[in-house]
Amino acid sequence: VLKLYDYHESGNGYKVRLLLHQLGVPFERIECDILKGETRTAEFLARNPNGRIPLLELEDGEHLAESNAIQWYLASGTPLLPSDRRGQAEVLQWMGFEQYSHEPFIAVLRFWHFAGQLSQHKPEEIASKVAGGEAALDVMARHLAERDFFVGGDYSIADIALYAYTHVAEEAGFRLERWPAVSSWLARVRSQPGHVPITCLEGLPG
Ligand SMILES: N[C@@H](CCC(=O)N[C@@H](CS)C(=O)NCC(=O)O)C(=O)O
Repeated sequence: VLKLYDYHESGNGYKVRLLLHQLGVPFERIECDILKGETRTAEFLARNPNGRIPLLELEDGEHLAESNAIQWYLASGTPLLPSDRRGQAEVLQWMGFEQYSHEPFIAVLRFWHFAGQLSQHKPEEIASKVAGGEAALDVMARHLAERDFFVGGDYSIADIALYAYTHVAEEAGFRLERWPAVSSWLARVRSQPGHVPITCLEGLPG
C-alpha cells in the first residue's frame, strides 16, 4: 500500500490526501510534526534529502517528493489530468504559478500565523507577503471570471493544487469575499465527488 508522509496543517500534504481520496486509491498516512523537526531526522532525510513532506512511498519502497509531481503521478491516466498535450501544459502552467506566485505568499503567511512566528517578521516583510498573495488572487479571479475550472472546463489537479492554500487563505488574513469568482470556484471544487476537507486525516484502507 502507498504510504504518505504528511503533516496535518499542510496544504501541500492536503493536495495529495484529497487526490488519493477522490481517486479511491488506498494509502496509509504517516504524520510528521514539522514543528518538531521530524522531517529533518537522518531517517527522514534518507527518504527525502530535501527534508519536506508530502512524500509518497511507492509499493516498491522508492519515494516521490513534491506535491505537484506526486499529484501528476497519481492522476496520470485518470480524468483528473487532461490527456492532450495542450491541456497538460496548462496544468503545469498553473502548478508553476501555484509554487512560485501563490504558495510562497499565502502559505508562508498562514504558516507564520499558526506557528506563532508573525512577531518575528518585520512589517514590510508581512506587507510584501500580503501584496504577493493579493496579486495571486487577482490573477486567479481574472481567469475564473469566465471559467468554471482552471483548465479546459473540467476539474483537474490544477484545481486541487490551487485549492489547497486558497481555501484556507483567510487563516493568513485574506478576506476572500473580495474575490467572488474565486469564492464560487472554491464552492465548485468542494462539491466534487469524493471531496474531503483538510481536517480529514484518515488513510484509505485497501
Ligand atoms: N514544493 C514543495 C514544498 C513542500 C514543503 O514546503 N513542505 C513543508 C510543509 S508544507 C515542510 O515539510 N516543511 C518542513 C521543513 O522544511 O522542515 C511541495 O510542493 O511539496
